[in-house]
Amino acid sequence: VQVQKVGTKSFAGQKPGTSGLRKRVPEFQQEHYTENFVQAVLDGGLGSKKKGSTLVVGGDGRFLCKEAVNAIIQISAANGLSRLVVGQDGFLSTPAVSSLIRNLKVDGGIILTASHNPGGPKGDFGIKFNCDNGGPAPDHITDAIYKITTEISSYSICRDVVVDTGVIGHYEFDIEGSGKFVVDVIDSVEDYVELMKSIFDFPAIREYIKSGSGGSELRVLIDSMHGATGPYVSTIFNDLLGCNGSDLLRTVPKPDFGGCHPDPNLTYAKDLVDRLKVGEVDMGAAFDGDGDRNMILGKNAFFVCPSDSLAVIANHIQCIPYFKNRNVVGFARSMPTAAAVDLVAKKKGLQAYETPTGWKYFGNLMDDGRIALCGEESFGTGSIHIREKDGIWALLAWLQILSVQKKSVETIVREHWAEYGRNVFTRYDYENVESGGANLLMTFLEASVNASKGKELSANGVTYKVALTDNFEYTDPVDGSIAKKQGLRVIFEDGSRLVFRLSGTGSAGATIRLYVDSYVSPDDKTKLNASAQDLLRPLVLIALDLCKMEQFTGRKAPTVIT
Ligand code: VG1
Ligand code: CO
Repeated sequence: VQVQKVGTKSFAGQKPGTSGLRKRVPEFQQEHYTENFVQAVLDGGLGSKKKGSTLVVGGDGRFLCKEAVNAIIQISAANGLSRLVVGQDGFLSTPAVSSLIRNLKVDGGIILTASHNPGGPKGDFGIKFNCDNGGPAPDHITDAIYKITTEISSYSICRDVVVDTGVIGHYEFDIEGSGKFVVDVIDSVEDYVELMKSIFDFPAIREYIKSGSGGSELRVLIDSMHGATGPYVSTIFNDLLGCNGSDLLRTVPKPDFGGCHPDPNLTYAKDLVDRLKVGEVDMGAAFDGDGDRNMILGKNAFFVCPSDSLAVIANHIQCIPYFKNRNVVGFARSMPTAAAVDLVAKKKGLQAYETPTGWKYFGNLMDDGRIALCGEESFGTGSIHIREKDGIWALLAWLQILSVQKKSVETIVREHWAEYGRNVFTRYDYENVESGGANLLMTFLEASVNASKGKELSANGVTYKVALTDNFEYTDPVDGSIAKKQGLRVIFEDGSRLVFRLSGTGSAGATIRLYVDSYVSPDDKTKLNASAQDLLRPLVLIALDLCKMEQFTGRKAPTVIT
């Protein structure tokens, strides 16, 4: 097959964000746009190992996935890669890609997703490179990829390498100048399901689902939001664990997620929340577009704050067979995540790490054997079984804990608070704010945050004294790399915090995130069980006043509260 070299010019803005390059679909559809970025990913991501290397390729099934997979196949062939392992129909969840990279011991992977962002012809698309550890590329690699996109003048492609990714099989081509090129189209679900079976005690979970709710069936309502988890959920929860098929919602992946916003939170997974409120089912869970996020709900829609979820799993880690014969030495959370897991680490004499937002910062800690679990407040929970957060894993972890503890979700969380105290948390998102206003807000805010040091700030008759302010900076303890400007922080004398940052996963405009948390001691029984929104109201008002949210953005209220 002939290799064609195509002249191109660079596109502005092909800079990977928190989790890969994410843009509106029409932007990717411009002539050469996707090809340029794929060429840059191969050169910047694989470097001198490019020729002869192997990658896993797949995406969450959103609009443009198949076209992008074909472009990746043809450009990889022309660049001398030796093999691609592609999920059937180009479909793989993000955790499944991470697992395959590790199990097949290949050089990395390319994931086609914009995660929790809406899909369809007018929605979002994204391309992300993962390294040979199975995790998202660290900053120095995404920086290299970005640099190439700014200088690119041509890409190489084999337009005659045509693979029907709908059919599982082995495809071979003889490429001009580099020789054999292989595409293996594989079952999208098998490897991941085997991994889950090796981590958890499936028979025990199955038995618990059969009779765990006072002798009768434990009903778990699962919402895949038409995203990538659907086929994995059907196999694991219906075929293997015996859940009712009718309790598994929206399991058919759709290119536009059925017009919905596939983000598992109280706003976008409201239907699930409403169904749980009726009180007929024992537990609920939802996952995002690419399957790495999870929301866990108890009976009557009892909401498990993701920061708590991580801490609860950490506290009960020995319930999970995978960890029984592993040496657990530490846990990590991203900086905006409430510090509940730190308290568990402290009590158990383990290390706790605080990293910038984004799973890529956990990679070194995991590879270096420093942590067993990690998580983020943004509904991300995971462990060293792969190098991505993992929605289905998180639900299985909860079910395994329930099967051992034989208690409800709510009881487990309330007992956790009674033991450790409660790290009350909320996040306000102001989505799709005009970029100019958002940038001005952050510039103004940095100055007012600095000026607030030592001052007393009050709202609703409650006063907090500012102890410390900064723009979060992280030095990776493994390779010494430094990540700067990861979020403005105001830390009060009682340990309560405000964090402000701009999202790095949006495709257009800006999203401002405000994170608020405060600690309630186990002795304060009334506060321990009060609503997070009520408890945090004064701090939220202080934050909104400090950043002059309404003046800069015109927004009176956030688009999402979690
Ligand atoms: C958001 C979350 C972050 C998460 C990232 C990717 O990033 O805040 O915690 O790691 O999304 O998640 P940002 O920069 O928009 O705040 V996913 O499910 O999109 O891979
Ligand atoms: Co995601």
